[in-house]
Amino acid sequence: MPTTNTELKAWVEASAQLTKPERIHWCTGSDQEYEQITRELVRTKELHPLNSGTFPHSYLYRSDPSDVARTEHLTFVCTKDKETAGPNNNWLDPQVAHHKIDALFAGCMRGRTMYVLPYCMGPLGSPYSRYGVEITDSPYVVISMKIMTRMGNDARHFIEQGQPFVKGLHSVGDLSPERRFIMHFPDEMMIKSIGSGYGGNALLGKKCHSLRLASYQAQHEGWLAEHMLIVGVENPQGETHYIAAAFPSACGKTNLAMLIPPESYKGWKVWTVGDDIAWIHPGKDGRLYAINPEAGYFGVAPGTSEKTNPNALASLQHDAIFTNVGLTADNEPWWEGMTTKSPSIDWLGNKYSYPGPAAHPNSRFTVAAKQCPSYSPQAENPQGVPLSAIVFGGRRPRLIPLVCEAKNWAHGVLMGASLASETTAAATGQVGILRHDPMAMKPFCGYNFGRYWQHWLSFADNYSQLPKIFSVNWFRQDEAGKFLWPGYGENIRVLEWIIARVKGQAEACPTAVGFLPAEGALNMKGLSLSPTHLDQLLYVDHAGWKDELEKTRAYLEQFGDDLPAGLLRTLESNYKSL
Ligand code: GTP
Ligand code: SPV
Ligand code: MN
Repeated sequence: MPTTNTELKAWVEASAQLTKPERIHWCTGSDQEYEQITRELVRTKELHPLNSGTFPHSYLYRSDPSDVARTEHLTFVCTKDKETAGPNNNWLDPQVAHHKIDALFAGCMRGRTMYVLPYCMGPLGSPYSRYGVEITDSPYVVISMKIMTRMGNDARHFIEQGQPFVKGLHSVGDLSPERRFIMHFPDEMMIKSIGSGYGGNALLGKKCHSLRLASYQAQHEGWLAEHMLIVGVENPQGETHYIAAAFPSACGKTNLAMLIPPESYKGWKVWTVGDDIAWIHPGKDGRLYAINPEAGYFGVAPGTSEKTNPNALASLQHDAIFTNVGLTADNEPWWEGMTTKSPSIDWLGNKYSYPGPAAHPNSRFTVAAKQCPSYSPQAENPQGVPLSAIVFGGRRPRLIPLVCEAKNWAHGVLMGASLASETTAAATGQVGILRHDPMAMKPFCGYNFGRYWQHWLSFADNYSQLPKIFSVNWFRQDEAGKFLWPGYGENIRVLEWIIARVKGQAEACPTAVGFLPAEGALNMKGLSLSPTHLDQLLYVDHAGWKDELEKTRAYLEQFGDDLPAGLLRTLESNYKSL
């Protein structure tokens, strides 16, 4: 075994004893290894090579049709007592959970290769990076983890030197949704996942490690692990402000992180630090610093186009994996929202027939972060980037204004805790149902939300230079169901106002729900938006808000004794004028 770490050795041995693989492959993370595994997957027809002229070194992967999204009802947090996991998580006693899932792991790798993948989340050598080892029988997971994390020998060396590591055991099992579980054991720093090959269920460094386990650790250690993009906004004077934003799954993080400003924003430049996860640590100066633990993007394909997200498209020109998209007649990937060509094969591999869809609504691309033209040089900074603002947003056809500034930190935490959004195809279940998704962490917080909000509130007691907090909503609709706001690149207008507020240079008007842009304060140059649309986007409907607050209160009260008194007090005191 290529390790001297006795803990790692013992765990790999025990996992092999349980799952009975035919052989064990320790991943080095080298390009040759990637080549060799993709070649083998092409041979077995699990990967389909795309047009080598236009999409060199790129592949289509078709998953099992029943395995296309996260399965939240099969995801568990197994802490010693149920209260620690909280009403926001499915819970099982750790012993019961191990027993249940180990029965499914028994002999599941017979005749297969067990891959052992050491990985690092965060820039190699950063004091904030964390390590893990995923054991998996899925070569698709291996090549995806190579793109999404710092995977292989470099990471293993840190583990050899005694860095603690998360143990993740994964098998595709028989892919039966009846025998699919994603289980987390925060006290053991362990993850066990069986029955799914889908991203969030199977790439254990991502949501399982970097959010569920990391949020649990972060609470104990005084930092935050969040479902947030990190973006740098550079103005024409060359000054860059960093913003972290939490939107629920498939609600616009990748797009905001890769934004290209419109023509009228000459001299402005947007830098992508991260598109899904932020680890946020307080610095000695009282500011908050964020790193992106990931090294790649696992992005939503549908809706990604030359018009909406040219940076994503540019990233995808080579060395990318596309999962569950359609194909054009000339063997190029295709999905809904693409403005060129047309589909000839759908995501199931059948001949496309109108009206489709050709791509699964949760079809995805996997690509290295450094392939993005806007990839920030600061993304590799081991200290992270200082945050000027934190933003919460969701899909809200009504009520929530385009942008709103919190009155103070506690009010901002309440805004985050009150976040609700329409469900999307990123998780199995009905789409378009409004649900509470505090801080966009409903599926990802590894412990009791009540305690999580207390942890957030406590930052105001300890740090003096906290970012300002805002809420945004790109998805407000008119009566006909049309989006009122053009979104995408035009979202820079909102970011500009946010930054100007941070610098104390923009006008805001106090309303019953927070500070909204004063008349004329949002830069509308070059945008033909009717003034009535802007009024609608910023309209504060008092009756609607009263109703919203009652629903928020009822939701928060579920958390009983764990609900911080400070959060309820903030709710009482901040909305008096409604
Ligand atoms: P996850 O990877 O699931 O966490 O999603 P995400 O938050 O990164 O969402 P993403 O940026 O991939 O966007 C999801 C969908 O929302 C895509 O179809 C986008 O085209 C669409 N979208 C993103 N930004 C906007 C926007 O500003 N306005 C509108 N109308 N749609 C948007
Ligand atoms: C999400 O669902 O929020 C994603 C995709 O970013 S997954 O990695 O599958 O969770
Ligand atoms: Mn996500």
